[in-house]
Formats: sequence, C-alpha cells, structure tokens
Amino acid sequence: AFVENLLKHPTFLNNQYTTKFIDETEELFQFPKRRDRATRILRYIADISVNGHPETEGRPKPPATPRALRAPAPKAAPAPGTRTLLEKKGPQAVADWMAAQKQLLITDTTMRDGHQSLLATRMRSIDMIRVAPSYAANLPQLFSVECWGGATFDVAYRFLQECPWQRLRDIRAAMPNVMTQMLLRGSNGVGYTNYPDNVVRAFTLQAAESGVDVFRVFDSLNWVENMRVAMDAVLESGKVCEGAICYTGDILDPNRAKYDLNYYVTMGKELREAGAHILGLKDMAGLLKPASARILIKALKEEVGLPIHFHTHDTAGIASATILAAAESGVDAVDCAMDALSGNTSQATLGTVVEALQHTDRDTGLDIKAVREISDYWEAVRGEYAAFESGMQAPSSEVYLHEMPGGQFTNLKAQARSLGLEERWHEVAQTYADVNQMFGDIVKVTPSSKVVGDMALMMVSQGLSRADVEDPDRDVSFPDSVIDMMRGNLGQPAGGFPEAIVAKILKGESPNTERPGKHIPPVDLEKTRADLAAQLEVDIDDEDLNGYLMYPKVFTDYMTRHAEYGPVRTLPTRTFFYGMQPGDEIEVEIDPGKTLVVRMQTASETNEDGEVKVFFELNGQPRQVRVPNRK
Ligand code: BTN
Ligand code: 3PY
Ligand code: ZN
Repeated sequence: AFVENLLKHPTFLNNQYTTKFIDETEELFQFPKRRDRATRILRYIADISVNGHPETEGRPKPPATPRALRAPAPKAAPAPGTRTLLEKKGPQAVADWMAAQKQLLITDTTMRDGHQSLLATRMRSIDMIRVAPSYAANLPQLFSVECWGGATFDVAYRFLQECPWQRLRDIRAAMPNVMTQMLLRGSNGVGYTNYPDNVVRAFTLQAAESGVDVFRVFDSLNWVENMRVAMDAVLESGKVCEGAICYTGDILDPNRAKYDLNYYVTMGKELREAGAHILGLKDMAGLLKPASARILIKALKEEVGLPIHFHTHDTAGIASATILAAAESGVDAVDCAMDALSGNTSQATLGTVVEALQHTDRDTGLDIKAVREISDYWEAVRGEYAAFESGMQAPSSEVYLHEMPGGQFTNLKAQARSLGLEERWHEVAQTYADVNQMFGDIVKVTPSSKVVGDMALMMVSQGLSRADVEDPDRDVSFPDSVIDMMRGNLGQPAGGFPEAIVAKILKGESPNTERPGKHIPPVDLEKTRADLAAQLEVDIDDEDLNGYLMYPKVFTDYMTRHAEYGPVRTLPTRTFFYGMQPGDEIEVEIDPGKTLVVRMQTASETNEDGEVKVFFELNGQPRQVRVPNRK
C-alpha cells in the first residue's frame, strides 16, 4: 500500500522524488494507518464471530430476522427549541420560560434512564445517534432529551468499548435545537464515591463543554452541602442547574415522619439558595403516590417558587397516574420514556401521557404521530438487546416495601441470581428494607442504594437477620462499601447514621461527619495527564483525562482494548454482540463519510495452533484475519 501511494503521488509522478520527500510527506503514511484501523475492526468481528461476546453468552438472542433500524424521516428543518433559547438568552431565561408555560413540558429519558432501567444500561451510541435528527426535526417541543450521565458513563467504556464523550458530542451535533440533559451524582460525579472538589468541578465543566445543557444534580443522602461543588460548576458553565430532591418514604405515612412535607420543602429552599434554576423532584424508585404528589407539588410550587421537573419510575405501575396528579397540581415538566422503552422499572409511557393530556389545558403540544414513529424505531432497537432484558413480567407493589431505585432493581436481581439467591428474591427485598431501617432510614439512590444492596445480599447469603447484625456479641464482617459509608465517605444523612451500628461497623474508629470533599486533597490535573500520556503512549485530551479521573482502571482498560480493536463503536449492534455469519454483509462508517463494506466469506477449521482463519471482503478486496479459538 505504501508503494502504491508513493507511485501515485503527484510529486513522484513529476519526477521530483528525493528521500527527504518521503520523510516530509506525511500523507504517504496515512494510508497504512487507515488500513490498520480496518484490520483492527476485522479482528474484532472475527474474534466475536468465532468466540462470541462474553456479555451475551447464554442469554436470549435477538430475533433471527432483524428489523430495519430506520429512524423516522425528518418532517421539517429543526424548529427553534429549548436549546435555542438557552444559547440566546441563558439558563435563567429557560427557567422563566418554563414557569410561564401552560403546557406540560416533557423530557424524554429513553437514551439514559430508559435503557439503564430496562436493558442494564447497555444501549450503544450508534443506536441513539441514528435517531437524534428525528428528535430535532419532529419533536422540537420537547423540554430536553436525557442522554448522558448516571450509569451510562462507565458502562460505555467498560462494556460497550466506546467513548461516552463522543456519544455526547455526536448527539449534541445531530440535535442542535433541543436541550440535552444529564444525571450528575453531586460529589460522586458519575461514579460511586466522593471525588476531590477539583475533579468534580473539572468533570462538570467538561460535560458542559462537550454538550450537556441541563444538569440534574443530586446527592445520594440528600445532603445539599455535598451538592454545592457540582452545582457551582454548572452555574459557572452557564448551563441549566437543576438541583434535585430525592424522594423517599411517603409524606402521608405517619410511620415515615422523617420524610414529611416539611423535610422536602426545607430541602427545596436550600437548593434554591444554592442557586438552582429548576427544582428537580427525583423519585428514583417510583414511590410518590398520586395523592401525595398533589400535596407535595403544590407545597413546593408555593413555598420554593422554582419551576419543578418531576422524575419517577413505573415500577409499581402507577407512574402515569402520579404524573397526571402532578400536572393538575402545576408541575412544570415531567420525565417519560418512549413507549417501547417505558413501563416497569423505566419511566411512564410518553405517548400515553401525551394522549391523556390532549384537549386539556396541559396539552403537551407534542405530535403524537411523531412520538409513535420514534417509538417504533426504539422497538426495533430494543429487539437487538434481547440479551439484556431482565425478564421482569409485570409491575410490582413490592417496591413500596423495599424502595429500590429503578436502575438498581433488575441489577440487584441479577446479582442475587448469580449468588444462587434467585428463589429467595422476596427475602432479599425484605432484608433490603430491614437494612434501610438499621441504617437509620436513609435515601437510597446511587451510590447509597448500592451500599444497602451489598449489605442485604451479604445478610441473605449468610443467613443473618437484622437482630443478628446488631447483636454486640456477634462478630459480623461487613462489606467494604458499608464500612466506607459509615466512615462518612458518602456524606451524612439527615439525623446522621445510628451511633450503635456505626460503632459496631467501625469497631470504635470515629467517623468523619464533615463533607468528605473537605478532606480530599486536590488532584494535580496536568501531572495526571502527563503521567497517563506517558503510560499509554498517546495524547490525552481533556475528555480522556476526565474519564480517567472518574474511572482510572476502566479507562485504561478501554484504551488498551481500543488499541487492539479500533473504533468498534461504529459496528452495527448485532455485529458488535454476535459477530457475522458467512454471507453476511455490513456497512461500517468509521469516519463521517468514510464507509467500509465488510462481507464475511467463510471461516476455516481450527488449525494446530488453535487458530481460525476468517475470510472477509473489505470494500471488495479479499482480507483474511487469524484469531485464536478460545472455545
Ligand atoms: C468486555 O466485555 O470486556 C468488552 C468487550 C470487548 C471484549 C473483547 S471482544 C474480543 C475479545 N474476546 C473476549 O472474550 N473479550 C475481548
Ligand atoms: C443513577 O445515579 O444512575 C440513577 O439512575 C439514580 O437514580
Ligand atoms: Zn431514574
């Protein structure tokens, strides 16, 4: 290829060839590099075709005949939307506009919480980017599209072998008129532990720079003190700061008096004072009932005064009823997922809410036909992720007992299954509730929910009751995450953790009850970048650096695999998870406008070295790849 390039180069053809010309003419070396990328992708396809993908092994398969993954055609040029307003007039103007609207505004969560809650967060970027222009053109009245943050960040690197930042930039570019939205776990960033303040700030500013417009910021113990660094960074960036209250318990239940109306109103005021443009009401488990919603929304509207954005889950099957009650009480915006990715542990059904409000004074203004077309697309996409379906058959009122967040529920169930506790799920649920009471009735949302889940699984697998754990004469070895939380490393819940259990877990060590970030020294960002660049022998840009700061090992593993397999994010989802069969042909756009046509011809028997030769046609040219047979 090098020689071919050289022979065709105009300088060579003009007879002006010198050795210096070769040294100085960079493009001569670009063709081999590009070809190398194609080779790496072929190696990935060959490997998966021969060995299967570890993530889908033994799991249900997508339909034998794939449905066409065609996004609805744009009906018009993208009309000005919320993003246009944000760009022109800033975040306060967005909040003012929001409060002045009569219609119920809707956020579509399909690209974040929808698949996080139904498909173990496994949705790949390509399936989102393909439909983003349809959102821009056909649903420009959406308040926002939640498409980033929460668990999607590390899952992208860890399981999907793709860069979460590139996902964000691509969606942003394809959907320029509607605001993007992310879920940010306050001082836990998009991770499971508190980070140094300067890391939280850098990460938040980078997310704004790469394309996030609305930041829903929360703290897993509802500690506003622990949200300030992230909220301040959002305010600094000029984007929309949605300070969120996590909802738990039931304001109408006298036995849960800790989380009464006054608790939520007080927190709402604290968030307003901390600078929130919008008040988020984040009901991560779907516990808010219609009757409570009427009272809570009304009180928050009257006493806090900020526009309210309500998020809930349909785990108990009642989310749309609660949304309608909230709408009657004046909620400004709500979260729904496109029909095909709604219901159960996901959000309420977007099309149904649109229909329910038609011809009322809260009519959403969304085009129901456009909603259905986009949902049809998602239905086809969902089929490709059959391996990640949880098997949840129906909504369940048991959520009012255990209070697990939608994103955790199916995950914990899978963990229980892998520990051989599948038959004892209801015991796990009851124990989760017991652990919550033992820890002082806390807010349970990532990462505090993970701590409660770890403890519950440990207790059920070891046959320990709450009384056993609390018994001062009984030696219990606690999960690391539990010890860490009791040390104060996630911050403090309202009223603190109960002293007796803290003393037992920490064996007398005294906890830190101040804000964790106050005691974590800042990271030297430029030194970290330089060290990482030296270690990986590549340039580390700001996005990479922030990915590494959140998840050092996950990031470096991703980079190592990237060096071996190339930009596999561009593969069709079926190819990514199942490889190809002889006779299959796919198109892979490795760069905008640069498409590879890959056809698999055949694969050889395994040779004496344990290798299989896979024969492809790449843009019509024969190519072979050898991969080890690891089966
Ligand atoms: C992961 O699940 O670890 C990320 C996906 C990449 C795994 C690669 S695919 C080819 C090779 N075969 C495996 O079993 N793992 C790697
Ligand atoms: C997350 O933090 O990922 C959540 O979805 C919490 O509800
Ligand atoms: Zn949620």
